[in-house]
Amino acid sequence: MFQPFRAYLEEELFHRFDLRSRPIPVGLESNISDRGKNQATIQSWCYQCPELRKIRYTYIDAGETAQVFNSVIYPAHHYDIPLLGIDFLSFGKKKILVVLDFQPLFRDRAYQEKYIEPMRSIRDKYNELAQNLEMKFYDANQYFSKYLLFAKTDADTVVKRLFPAYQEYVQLYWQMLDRAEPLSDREDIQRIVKAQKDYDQYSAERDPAHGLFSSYFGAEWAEKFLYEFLFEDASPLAVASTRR
Ligand code: BLA
Repeated sequence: MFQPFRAYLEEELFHRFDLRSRPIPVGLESNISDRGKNQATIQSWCYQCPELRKIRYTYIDAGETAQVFNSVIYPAHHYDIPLLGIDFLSFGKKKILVVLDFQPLFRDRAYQEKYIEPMRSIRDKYNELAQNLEMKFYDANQYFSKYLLFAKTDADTVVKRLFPAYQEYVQLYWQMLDRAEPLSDREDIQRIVKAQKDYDQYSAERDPAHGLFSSYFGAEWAEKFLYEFLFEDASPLAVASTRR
């Protein structure tokens, strides 16, 4: 269901940036769960280039049961622009949940004005994809913008509306990156290092996918995948008590 979204991102990345592979820890690049008929595969890709320090995306294909496309793009530490976050999920074809956002590192007015307001005109074109749903796992005020796309939708809307919306957000993201002024002050850069690391910690601790990964690939693999690949700058020690 979301393969065209993956293909689009891949083509954009390869055409626009001088990508190099970024290693994925052995055993985490892909996996197959062999639970009889309901086979599930997970595959991940990871790249870097001078402007983007970590580009990762993952596809879960469990046939009709589940299709997931998830991605986070982390800019280089000398840019303070938001992370590009993508989480498109389809379960049993009936339950489709899509989330797309420029995930802000800071919440002050100036930051909002500079990096979030430009999303507004796109978001306003796709009202049906911005449903103001309540968040159960995450805090909507942390690392989410007010112009995120967040919707429970159907397959037809994915093709007809989400795909063009996605292309517009991705194009705006490249434009924002292109115009971003590189930071040179050591302290400014350290502030970004910390903010991106805090994002990983927060995301690893809240990630609602832990259960999904565990059920397909086992708890041990799930934990490794979260802390050694998806959110590798998070420290698992901090979470041992909050999970389980
Ligand atoms: C929700 N994301 C979810 C859910 C799952 C995933 C299983 C719960 C769906 C449900 O309600 O049943 C899946 N998350 C994943 C997968 C990965 C992952 C497969 O990290 C990794 C491969 N999530 C993100 C990113 C964003 C995001 C980058 O990883 C930002 C765009 C958002 N996912 C997001 C939000 C929800 C969600 C806002 C709803 C959670 C809530 O209600 O609090």
